[in-house]
Amino acid sequence: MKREPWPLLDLPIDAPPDGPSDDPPDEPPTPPRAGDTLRVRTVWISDLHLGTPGCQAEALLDFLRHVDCATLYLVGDIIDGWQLRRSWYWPQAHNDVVQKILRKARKGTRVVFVPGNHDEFARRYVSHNFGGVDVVEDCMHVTADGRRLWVTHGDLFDGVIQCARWLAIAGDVAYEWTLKFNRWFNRARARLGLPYWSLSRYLKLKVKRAVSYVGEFEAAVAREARRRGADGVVCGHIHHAELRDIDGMLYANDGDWVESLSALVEWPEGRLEIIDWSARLGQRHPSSTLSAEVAAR
Ligand SMILES: [Mn+2]
Repeated sequence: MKREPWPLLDLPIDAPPDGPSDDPPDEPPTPPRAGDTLRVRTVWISDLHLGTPGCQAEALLDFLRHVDCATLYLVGDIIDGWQLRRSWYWPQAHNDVVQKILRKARKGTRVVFVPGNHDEFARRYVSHNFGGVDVVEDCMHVTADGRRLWVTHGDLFDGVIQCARWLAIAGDVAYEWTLKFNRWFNRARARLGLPYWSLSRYLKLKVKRAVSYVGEFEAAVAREARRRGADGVVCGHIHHAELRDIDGMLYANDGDWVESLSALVEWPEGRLEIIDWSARLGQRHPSSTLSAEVAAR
């Protein structure tokens, strides 16, 4: 199998070698626009889609500058390898995001990268550490108040959604088989030069049925989290931030940085909250990004 380069390592690293006094000033010269620093225990962000015009890198940089956390989870679709393979798009702001994350890792933040479908190339580096970033397939996070949260990107469940109707009839064996089949299916599509079958894109195209598909996705993720003995799940993938209870399981989706500009945080005492950074920036919530977003996938 052809090995692809690890984009993070191929990027020009402008920062000087590690050392507390060597780092250039971190904060912009202008005063913060979005208030004081958020001091939280944990931050989850996903679906940045760095390498596509849809990524709102400036807003993300602003968020990263104003948040301080012990652990930062990158919950997949961080760098859009699918899109970069087609055409190279890498403006300075996207580089700045990567540098900012690597800097946090150097300064003591534990950074955990859970690859998604758009950065699936990183899944072959699972259980490695790059520049202070741990790459894992998925993981279990324990909150300050002792809840176990399964952290996964969520693309594993695309196949379940595609086949939801007959899976409901066929039962558990077919369900587990579909979970396994999904990744193989999309790898095969990639070899044939076909684009990734994206649930979130599919949702946009089937707007009338989107609500039920979102519900099926959420139920499927929560069900798997329960099977794994967790108290809840944190995922991304469908670009739909959410924090709610599903049959006694906590379902948390950290949203995205293409449309909603949202993150999930855990406060020091263990409480979870979705941060809507578009509101903090005083921006109107982008409502008609459909065409740009579809083009970005
Ligand atoms: Mn995804």
